[in-house]
Amino acid sequence: MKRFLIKLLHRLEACATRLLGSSLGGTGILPVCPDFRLLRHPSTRPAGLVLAIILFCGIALCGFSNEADAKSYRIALVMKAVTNPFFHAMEEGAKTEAEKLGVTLLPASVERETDIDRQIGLVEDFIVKQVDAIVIAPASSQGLVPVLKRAQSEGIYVVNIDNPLDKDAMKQQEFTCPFVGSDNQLGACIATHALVAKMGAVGEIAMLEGIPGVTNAELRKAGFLSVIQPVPGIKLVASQTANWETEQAFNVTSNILTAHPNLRGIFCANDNMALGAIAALEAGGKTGEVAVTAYDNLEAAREAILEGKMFATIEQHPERMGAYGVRVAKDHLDGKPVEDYTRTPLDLIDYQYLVKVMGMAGKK
Ligand code: ALL
Repeated sequence: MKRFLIKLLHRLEACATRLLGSSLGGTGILPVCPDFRLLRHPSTRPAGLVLAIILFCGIALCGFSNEADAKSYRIALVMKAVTNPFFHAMEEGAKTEAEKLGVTLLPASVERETDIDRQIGLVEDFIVKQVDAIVIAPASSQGLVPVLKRAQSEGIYVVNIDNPLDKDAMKQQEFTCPFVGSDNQLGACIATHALVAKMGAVGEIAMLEGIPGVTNAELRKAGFLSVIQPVPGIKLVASQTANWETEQAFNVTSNILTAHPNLRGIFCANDNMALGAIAALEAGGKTGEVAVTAYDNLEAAREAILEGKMFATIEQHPERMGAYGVRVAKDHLDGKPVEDYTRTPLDLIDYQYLVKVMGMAGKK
């Protein structure tokens, strides 16, 4: 409809140029700022009629362009594990923004954190559906690049959110796209600083890592190491993956506790793993003896902090990742320039913050 109106408008404009051009003595004055007195002049009556039609079409076009055309954008939101409430927040943010912008959001998730092939399959489905854009939090920083490159070559705009795609894999595929998310290394530094301070800069420490090789998991590990390495009183005794998952974190932490009964601190690369670690501490009768910090600010983590089972977590605003991702896609589709990197903020959430700033009731 919009295309049809644009064409019609152009034809009428050309016609008006001719008519007005002759009636105004060949000046070629266009109705950029139409003088309505012209419409009453007998010699410009045909031009006046054409101008009226142009105005009508212009008004109709404005009405249609924001509504019908924006709605016709279909933007896919491809996330990771549906079991992780982090992605529920991401989807909520994206939905609210999509409604505001008048675009159709198509959200999709996989079952487990390690379902990389399934996530590739989701992107393939959206290529078949010929969506206008794909906003994706990739489960693997390398594994998703080829299929996203394919989507892009088929004219689908890609926005990477949350977990950055691997730079080398992108280079290899000659693929680029904008990124929306937090500074993962900085977030890990903030969480680890808090943890080390809580430990009085003394004692054995461990880390539960995300999926190895995944960019944000690696950046969080680098942030953790950069903070503990210069502290002489802190001894790293274990750094193992639990693949972002609670159950695995329970098992890994139980084993670490058996091997290192003097453990005093654990940094978990996300809250779901922290919940597993806390459960292992409880099972081993060590709640309160080992400080735990993590990443995501899930509701269950806030509960654990208020109960004194966990020390702190990092808020990285997944709702904004979803919202900004949709906005970047819409802006690009509208022909507007977009930033290569849109940063989401980081906040340290601890007991003081929850009780004093958020006004929540402390339980410890
Ligand atoms: C990352 C997020 C989260 C999350 C994890 C699990 O990309 O930033 O911290 O818990 O994915 O998939």
